[in-house]
Amino acid sequence: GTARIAVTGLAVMGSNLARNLARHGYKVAVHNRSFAKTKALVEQHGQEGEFVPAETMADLVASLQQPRQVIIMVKAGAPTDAVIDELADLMEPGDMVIDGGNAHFVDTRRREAALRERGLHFVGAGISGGEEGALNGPSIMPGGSPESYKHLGPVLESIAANVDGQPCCVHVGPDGAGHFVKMVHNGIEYADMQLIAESYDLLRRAGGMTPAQIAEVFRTWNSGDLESYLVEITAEVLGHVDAATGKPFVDVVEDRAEQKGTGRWTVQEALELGIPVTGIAEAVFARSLSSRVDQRAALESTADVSVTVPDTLVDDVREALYASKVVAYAQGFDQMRAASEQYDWDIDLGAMATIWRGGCIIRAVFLNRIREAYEKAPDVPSLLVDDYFRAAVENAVDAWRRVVVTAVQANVPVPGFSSALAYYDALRSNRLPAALIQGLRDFFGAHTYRRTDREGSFHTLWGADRSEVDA
Ligand code: NBP
Repeated sequence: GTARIAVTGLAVMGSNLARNLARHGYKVAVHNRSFAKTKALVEQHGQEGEFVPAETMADLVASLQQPRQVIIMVKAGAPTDAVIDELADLMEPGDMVIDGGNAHFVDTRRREAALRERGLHFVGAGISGGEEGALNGPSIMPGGSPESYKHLGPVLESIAANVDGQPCCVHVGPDGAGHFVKMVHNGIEYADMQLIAESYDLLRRAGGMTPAQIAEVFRTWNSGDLESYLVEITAEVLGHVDAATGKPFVDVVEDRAEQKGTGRWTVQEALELGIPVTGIAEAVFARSLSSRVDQRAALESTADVSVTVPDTLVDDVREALYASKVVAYAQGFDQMRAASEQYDWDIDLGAMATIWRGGCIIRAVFLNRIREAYEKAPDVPSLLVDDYFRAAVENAVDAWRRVVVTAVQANVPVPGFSSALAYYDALRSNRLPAALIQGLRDFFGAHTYRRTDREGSFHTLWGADRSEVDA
């Protein structure tokens, strides 16, 4: 065969990725379970480059140069397993199977191990940026063997987004590392959106501003250190007026946030790793809460609250948003660091910030700061310890507290802002009440404790004379 690379699964993501490859001069073999999609792609976009339509998987494999590289873009889960099995039977040692879908990294680890046994490379690649990104340059997070990246890297880097001459694609690490990092990216995206939503809610309900006015505020924020795709599109969505009713669009949309599950995965895995990603967890729970229609209807209240809103509210909210965002990212990066140790992935955290600067939903100028922090100190225990972020959060903290106080008094829920502040305050506390918790655990369950002044484990005989014994 003569095709450089193949794509199977030609729904919106797969066909856009194939077009992106063709536009970059790669001869692309294309295949879909039902041939109609393949035909439609070649008919509508055949002039954009060289496509080789294949009716069967066997034709697809036969049309490729060796070592063969096939990107799978089908529905995650069982369909992906079915396609991998079919492909693996047709391939030869050294060939590469790339899953560009939203797979759970545990599945990716299993699939990678199974294909490795057969001499094949399996690359789980996180691809962010939705359909627009797939076509014009996504952020790509490939895992798998370093050897597979030698073949695949140049192709993926050339079709990825590019910021300041650097591609938004890097080899993340072995087996499931790429899909793990993509999962955390999505989790951070949840947190980012929750914080933006809380900012809007506060300005609207406590500040009495209209959606159009708040759109203006976000437009201004998008030129400072908050400059990001999500802040930019927040201004667009808040400024949009519903054509049918003439009302602000945001007032005619049902206030129940849906989710596809990557935020939940991030939190589940964080619980396993023991890493507090409170920003992401609050964001996932806030979406769940918004959908509890029965409970909300039963408790709904129209009680007027009067609260003195500081006249610095807009600036305060900006500071709170920035500081809470720093915390959410610090937590997400902490989770990646922990997973990298747990699974032996050796992830370069600064490189993750680098490849998220373009192509993906959380792209932001701010990521340059994270990259710099890890360049300066790859082992920095938390982004909050980095000089720049430490100063930024310290400068914001008075405004941040005012915002949380105002929100609480005005009955506006701010789980993102307040939990981020609690996380920050906890990390900065000289002593935590965890000491009391240890005491309680020892009291009811003889779970023992350590002392601040001596090595060893101890137990107090609570039910007897309360003397202390070595445990
Ligand atoms: P979908 O997730 O909607 O999947 C549709 C594709 O899967 C079609 O090509 C369909 O073939 C194929 N397929 C199914 Br369904 N079952 C199959 C089976 N048993 N065997 C072979 N093919 C099967 O497509 P998408 O929205 O383009 O997303 C593709 C992947 O990219 C997913 O994993 C998704 O999570 C991920 N992703 C999507 C986005 C996004 O913005 N949409 C962003 C990032 C990642 P058919 O045409 O014959 O039915």
